[in-house]
Amino acid sequence: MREWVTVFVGIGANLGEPCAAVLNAVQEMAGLDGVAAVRRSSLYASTPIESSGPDYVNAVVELKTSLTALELLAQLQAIESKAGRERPYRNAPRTLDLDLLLFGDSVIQSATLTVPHPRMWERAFVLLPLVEIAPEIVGATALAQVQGQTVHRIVS
Ligand code: A4P
Ligand code: MG
Repeated sequence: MREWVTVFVGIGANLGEPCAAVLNAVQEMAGLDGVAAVRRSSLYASTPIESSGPDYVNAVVELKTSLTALELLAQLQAIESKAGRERPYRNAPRTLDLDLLLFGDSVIQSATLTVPHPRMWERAFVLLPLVEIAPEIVGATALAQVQGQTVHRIVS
């Protein structure tokens, strides 16, 4: 039997109905075979960083999975597609973005997947929801580094 791994997924949306898209994505993840114990952070509004369009809604979920990292990534991309995700160019505004932030202790560097997510430690829209549900992972120094970025909690 495969072991269950603790995973953190970053959620972002800034087109359509972003709050609904984020909450729906959490339900979709919870419904996947091989995924259990899904816990989400509050929802946060954030100014686009290296992106454009309306403010983003961001959140982070913790889940347990028996899937491999690549299997989970494929499932996350299927959920993005169902939410109408289009990719006209990199960092384009989007109806739903699901990023694999951490997959247990795994360090993965392949053509399709880099874990830990290479930009997570630079981003308050990742670290503030993450520290809320996993304070042991995000230290004070990491939070201090993203202090100037505009992020505020909108939905508990
Ligand atoms: N990929 C590699 N590693 C990963 C990973 N750890 N998780 C590959 C998910 N995907 C990963 O992703 C492009 C390819 O990255 C995928 O096919 C996958 O094989 P994408 O979602 O199609 O493209 P993207 O979202 O434009 O790129 P990426 O890398 O997700 O962008 P970022 O760096 O995550 O930035 N500002 C605010 N305020 N809030 C946001 O949520 N998000 C971004 C996206 C920029 N600015 C933002 C926000
Ligand atoms: Mg993405």
